[in-house]
This record gives sequence, structure tokens and C-alpha cells, in this order.
Amino acid sequence: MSPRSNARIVRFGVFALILIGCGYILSRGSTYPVVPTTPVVPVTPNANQQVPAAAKPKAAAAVPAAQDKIKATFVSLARNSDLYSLLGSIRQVEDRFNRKFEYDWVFLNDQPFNEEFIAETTALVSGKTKYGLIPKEQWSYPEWIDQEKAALAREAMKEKKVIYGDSVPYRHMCRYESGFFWRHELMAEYEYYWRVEPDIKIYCDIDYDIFKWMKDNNKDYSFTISLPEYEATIPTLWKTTKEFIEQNKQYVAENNLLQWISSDNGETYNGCHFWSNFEIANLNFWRGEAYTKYFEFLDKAGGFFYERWGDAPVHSIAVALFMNKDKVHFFEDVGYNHVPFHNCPVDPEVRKQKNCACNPNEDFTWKGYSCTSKFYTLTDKKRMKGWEKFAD
Ligand SMILES: Nc1nc2c(ncn2[C@@H]2O[C@H](COP(=O)(O)OP(=O)(O)OP(=O)(O)O)[C@@H](O)[C@H]2O)c(=O)[nH]1
Ligand SMILES: [Mg+2]
Repeated sequence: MSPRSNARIVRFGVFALILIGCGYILSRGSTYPVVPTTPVVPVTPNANQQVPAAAKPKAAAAVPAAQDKIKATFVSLARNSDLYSLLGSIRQVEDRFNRKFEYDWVFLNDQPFNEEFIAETTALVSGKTKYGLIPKEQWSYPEWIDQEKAALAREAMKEKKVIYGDSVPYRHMCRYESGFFWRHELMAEYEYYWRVEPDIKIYCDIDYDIFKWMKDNNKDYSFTISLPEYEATIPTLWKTTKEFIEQNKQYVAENNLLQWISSDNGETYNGCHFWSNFEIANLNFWRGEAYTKYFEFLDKAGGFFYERWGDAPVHSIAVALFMNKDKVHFFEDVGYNHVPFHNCPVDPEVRKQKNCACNPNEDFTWKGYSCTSKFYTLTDKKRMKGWEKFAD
């Protein structure tokens, strides 16, 4: 054999070895999945926890590419005992919307979440799940609160049979949702959120990326149901708000919704509020100076404890005064229920197109007690076909 043919055999041999090596590596790769199929969740009380979306089975539908995804999350404040009521809400949100988009879900609690809560919620959410503990100082009496005065107020409200009037945790919850959920470190990376409560229903498909829609359409706050607040829970909220505005006129938006919350040009509050158990909104509004200062002012006045100020009227008054009205949106196509009120699209074409499973006769939008028809008028919004048949 010539030296040339020897070299050819050596080259062939090396090439064959490389081929065999590649085949071996590829076959090994296919038997060892890169991500585990069951998430392993270390449970350490008092710490925030996180379960990555990569550990979950993927939905069949196309998920938006990373660069199209909005920095958004669902957020639920819940107790461990709320688990099974909340799972129903999550299942519906996932089936109607999130399995196609895989947004994250942040859970917040004043106590550490237990293993069962974490495992069951992680199993249903298609995005990453994160579990946050609320700092004690955000879920307790501030030092300027006179606790005896607060206890007397609760007694008086119990006597008058005001709903949750005698509850301490309910007051901490309302104060937390008013002034703190958006400051939790787990919320820091997000721009938009959708608040979800236990036992809600989603009646229709949401086949578009609702967070992207908010951003593309320049909307900062949205709602599905609005109604007047019980006066007994907020006797001095408006007086306190007027004092704040008197000192901070610069925060009032030019094109605001004052007419929606006041029927006498600001003299009194008519109680109209967005029902905040559903909210899709821009976190930067709460993070902003106007709202931060407003919350501090209200908190110092003590009405979260001496009365029973709800996060719904507090958020709503701020949105109505500090936000331009074209940034507020009513989601007429998002069928929704939190007992006892329903949002059900009244146009049969819309219900058919979005596979809605709700009774339009129960829709609250056009009922006399709703504040939403006034919102339509003030924002020149086109009403859904056939709405007049459902008005009373
Ligand atoms: N961690 C924690 N979450 C709470 C507490 N109280 C209420 N929540 C949560 O706060 C939210 C609002 O509480 P809800 O009890 O639903 O209040 P509501 O909607 O005014 O009243 P309902 O008509 O009973 O639903 C829900 O997401 C609850 O799970 C509490 O003491 N601790
Ligand atoms: Mg609720």
C-alpha cells in the first residue's frame, strides 16, 4: 500500500469514529429529559418561593414569543383555607385565557403558604407560580392608630349589621390591597396585573392577549362591574379625599372622571366604584407619586380602621381623579361573576363568538344599581347591540 492510501484509511477511520460518537451522544440526549416532569417545591416558611413554568407541560396552542410577552402577572391575595375556592377561579382563567399565554401568577399571604396550597396551584397555572409572604408591618396596626377607638368602631358597625363591619382581618386586607400589594418584591418585575379572587367565574373565551391589548391601547385601569359603595363603611372618605386634593391640586388629571364619582360636581361622593375583585391594570399607576401620596394621606387619617374603607372605593376615587378617563376601560366582552353580580355580554353574536356560558338576563351592566351606564355616557363609549332590552 502506498503512504497516500494509508493516510486515506486513517482519515476514514477518524471520520467513522466521530460519526459513532455523535450518534451515541444524540441517543443519550433523547432518554434524559432536560427538565423534570414533576416540579420539586422546597417549602421554607417565611420565604418567598417560586416554581418555574419550564417544569410544567406546555399547552398545545402557540404561546407568544418572549419578545411579544408583556411584563404581566396574575395576583391573588389568599389564605391557605381559600385554596379550593381559588382553584376553581384559576381553572377558569386558565381554560378561557391563560393556557394560551402562560402568564405568571403571584400568590400573597399574611401567613406562609403550605405545601398543599403550593402544589395544587402550581399544578393548574401554566406560567410560573410565586408565593410571597406579606411583611408584618403591612398587615398590622400602624403606630398612630388608637386601637381602642378602632375596637369601638367595630362594635358600632356590628350593631348596625354592616357587612364585615366587625372584622379585623378584613380591614387589614382592604388596607393591604389599597396600599401594599403592588410594593411586594415579587411584583417588582411586572408592569401589568390581573387580580383574581376565590370563587369567581369567567364566562367567555378571551382569545387575545389581554395584557398586550391594555398596553397597545394605552389603558391603565379596567373593570367588569361597577356599583355604589355602602355609605356606612366610608362616612369620612370623601371629606378626607377633598382635604388631600385641596393640598395637592397638581395630581388631578385634566380629563378626569369626577362626574362619575360625584353627582354634584365634587361636593359629595355618590359611592360609584369599580368592583376591585376584578382588576387588570398598570402597576405604575399605584407606584406613581399621586397615588402613593394619596394612600399615605388616607392611611394617616385612620379610616381603614376607624371606619371600614374598602380598596374598591379607594382605588376608584384615585383612578377617577388622577387618571385621564381615556385610560380607563370597561371589558364588556369579559364575562365575569363574583357573587352576587354578573357581567354577561348581552349581544347574542358576541356570546356565540366567544363561547360564553352565562345568562344575559343576569347581566348587571344595564341594571339601575350599576354605575356602568354612566361610565359609557361620560366616555362616549358605543353600547353593545341590544343593551336597551336589558336596562331597568
Ligand atoms: N391572606 C389573606 N387573604 C385574605 C384575608 N381575607 C381576605 N383575603 C383575600 O382577600 C381577597 C378579598 O377577600 P374576600 O373575602 O373575597 O372579600 P370580598 O370579595 O369583599 O367578600 P366576599 O363577598 O366574601 O368574596 C380574597 O382574595 C381573599 O382570599 C386574610 O385574612 N388573609
Ligand atoms: Mg371576594
